[in-house]
Amino acid sequence: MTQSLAPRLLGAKVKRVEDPRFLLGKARYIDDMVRPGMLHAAFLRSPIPHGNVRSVDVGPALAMERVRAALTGRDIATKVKPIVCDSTFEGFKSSNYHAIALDKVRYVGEALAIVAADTRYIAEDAIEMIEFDIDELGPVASIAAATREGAPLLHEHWGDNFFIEDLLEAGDVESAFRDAHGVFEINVSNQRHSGIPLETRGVIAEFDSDGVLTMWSATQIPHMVRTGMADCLEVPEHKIRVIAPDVGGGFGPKGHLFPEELAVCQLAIETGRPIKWIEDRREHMLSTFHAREHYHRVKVAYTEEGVVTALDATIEVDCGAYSIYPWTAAMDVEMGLVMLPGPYKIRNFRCEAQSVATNKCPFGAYRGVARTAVCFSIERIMDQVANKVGLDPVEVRRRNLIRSDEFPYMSITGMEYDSGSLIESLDKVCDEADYKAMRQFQEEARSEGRMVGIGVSVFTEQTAPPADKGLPLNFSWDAATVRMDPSGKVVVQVGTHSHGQGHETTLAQIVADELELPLADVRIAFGDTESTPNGIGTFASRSAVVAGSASYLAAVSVKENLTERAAHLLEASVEDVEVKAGRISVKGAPEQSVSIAEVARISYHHPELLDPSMEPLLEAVATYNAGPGTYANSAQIALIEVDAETGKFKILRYLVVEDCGQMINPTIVDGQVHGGIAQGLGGALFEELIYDDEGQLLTTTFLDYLMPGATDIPNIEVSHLVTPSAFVPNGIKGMGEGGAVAPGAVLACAIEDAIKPIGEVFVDRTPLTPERVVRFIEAASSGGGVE
Ligand code: MCN
Ligand code: SMO
Repeated sequence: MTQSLAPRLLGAKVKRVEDPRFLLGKARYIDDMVRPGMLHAAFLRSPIPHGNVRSVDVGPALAMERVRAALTGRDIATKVKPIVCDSTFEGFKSSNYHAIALDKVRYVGEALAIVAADTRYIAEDAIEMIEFDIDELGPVASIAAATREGAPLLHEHWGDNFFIEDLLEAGDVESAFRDAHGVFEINVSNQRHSGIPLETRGVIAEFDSDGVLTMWSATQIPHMVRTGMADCLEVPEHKIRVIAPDVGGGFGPKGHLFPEELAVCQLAIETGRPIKWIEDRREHMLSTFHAREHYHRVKVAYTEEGVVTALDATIEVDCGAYSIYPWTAAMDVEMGLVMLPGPYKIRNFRCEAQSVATNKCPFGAYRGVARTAVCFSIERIMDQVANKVGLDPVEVRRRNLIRSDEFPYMSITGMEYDSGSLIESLDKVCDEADYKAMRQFQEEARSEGRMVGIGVSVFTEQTAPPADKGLPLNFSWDAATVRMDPSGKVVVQVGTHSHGQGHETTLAQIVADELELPLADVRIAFGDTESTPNGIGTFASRSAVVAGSASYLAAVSVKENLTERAAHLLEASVEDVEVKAGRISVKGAPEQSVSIAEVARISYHHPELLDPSMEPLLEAVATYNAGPGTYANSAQIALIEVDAETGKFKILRYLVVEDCGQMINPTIVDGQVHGGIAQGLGGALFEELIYDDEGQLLTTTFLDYLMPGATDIPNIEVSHLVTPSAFVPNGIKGMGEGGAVAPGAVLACAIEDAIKPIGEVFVDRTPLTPERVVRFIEAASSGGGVE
């Protein structure tokens, strides 16, 4: 058989086709858009964390010149339903999240009113004129404050401040603890921080004379947002169009329906004018959903050989004031609950989990949802076991990891790991690092009095997950339309949304490959509910799997149609023709051929030349359901040197082995790993949203909230293993969040290791600021134990 001369695009390091637009400053974000007659909105936000709203008077604002409209919670109370997003898990308590606070405010930054004016400046000035009266209630600014006897209640009818309390128990925990060689307990925490995309949120809403509401929004999930809008607004879903244009980073925070979106839409409906709202950075810090704030207590049973036999854990998550759409306030605890054992073969498990309501910004998604926290805990546990039984941390992990021949593996918590290369990736990252030489280097450095440490972590990453996570909607599938035009070129419409990930390149690689077309002949389109098939969106490292597979399946169908038509035109049977490099020819007789472009032209413009059973359209829509999800995995190692005096440390090397099955585009995969690790390092080292005891957010600017800069990110050495997914077409697994999961765990391990010559200390939390590292060093030198 003749081989295609064109190299395969799947797996090729193709340059990103979207980049010229971004690099030349030609991308189109919400704030670049202007609509005729557009007004500009600003929000009045509550300075009080908890209180009953007595009155909000927008009269003085409306009296200002060029102020056109204003709405309060009361104004929209009968028109806009609150966002209600209940988990289907038993015992979950419902919260009403109003687009604009009605009777009560529950966090600093919650909207009290929206004003529209001719310019944003005027709108901001008008906000200052609004008079309001709030009866303050006691602020509940931490889990401790929320769970204290007699604590003020956020949602009075609950009777307490728990969104949900859950318990998962499997295996025989009691016996495992009774028979253990040793038992210990750790208490660890990860601080509140978030994705902080470069572009803040932005919305334009327009309501036309046909009653169609169009909302442009910087969102990762246009279709789900549309459903949420229809649930809350008095506009049916077929009259709502959501457009997500270029989006300047999402990272999870932009994957929600926001109250601001509803308020801006309602203002557009009531004024009949297009309304634009662009969030400023202070608003972003105050009111774009936060993430990560986990507290874990885990009791561990282990054998003399360093094998962990049981965990008995408590997971508490500070979820802020409201349950968020569509993920609910149960997301992090429920994911944490099933993911805590991670890549390790732990067969006895008990975990209590509590999702706590506090007077803080609601808690939502951020790259590596729940996994950063559980990875931190389980990896801290592995390091403790290594210390206790006197084994190298790499060896302890090797003894506990699921072996390749044990896949598919059902975890004790019911996670169905399809395949993986856990031990192999750990071994490979050790090889790449030359682990022995690294330890040698450490010895030598130590003999010179330098503090050098090595940290290691391994994790599984659930990608394209199943929908049985207690959510009110099923998100395990997505859709694509592959539409060939009369010139034989293709537009692919997908339900997912690319906001930095590079889908315009990778999805085109899949479709072009299947249709034997050059990459330039395939264009990927997304982010408009009017033109794309109904879909779900981009989050949970799912697009390569679900949009990639839906696009692939639709392309297979179009190819079949092409082949049938060509066979008819060539007077050959379908089995006797083949598609290669843009042409369809009779096998063994390449001179009898027709180009794809010719078939397409005939299909649309001369369908009479086809068999009457053949439709003119050359397009197909396909859906793909990822079932139980597919698991990528990764191992990471860092070598660091700590300055004992200042507590600052340098990352001398950072190595990653990553396995996401078949890579569509290795350059993009590496870029995702780099970006993920940069974000993971941000969380491990600097980023923290700090509330005081009164519920005031102290970190509302980039002076107070430190982001990593280019000089903080080391050279990241990435290599790969390829364990194809057993069931996803082309063997693809997702990977977009993976990088962000482990840096906290890796660096905690490395710092503890660096401090070891001074003494034992347990690194129990992030961020690992210089100040905190100094305290760890002091604790170690004073014979210290845990900080
Ligand atoms: N890819 C590939 N081969 C694979 C797997 C993935 O070439 N085997 C490519 C994909 O085609 C895609 C990228 O790698 O271009 C990431 O793919 P995937 O793992 O499917 O993740 P998604 O595309 O669904 O993106 C979501 C993921 C999440 S959940 C967060 S959070 C995050 C992340 O992507 N947000 C990001 N990476 C981000 N990167 C940028 N620049 N901006 C964000 O907001
Ligand atoms: S936090 Mo990513 O959008 O799942």
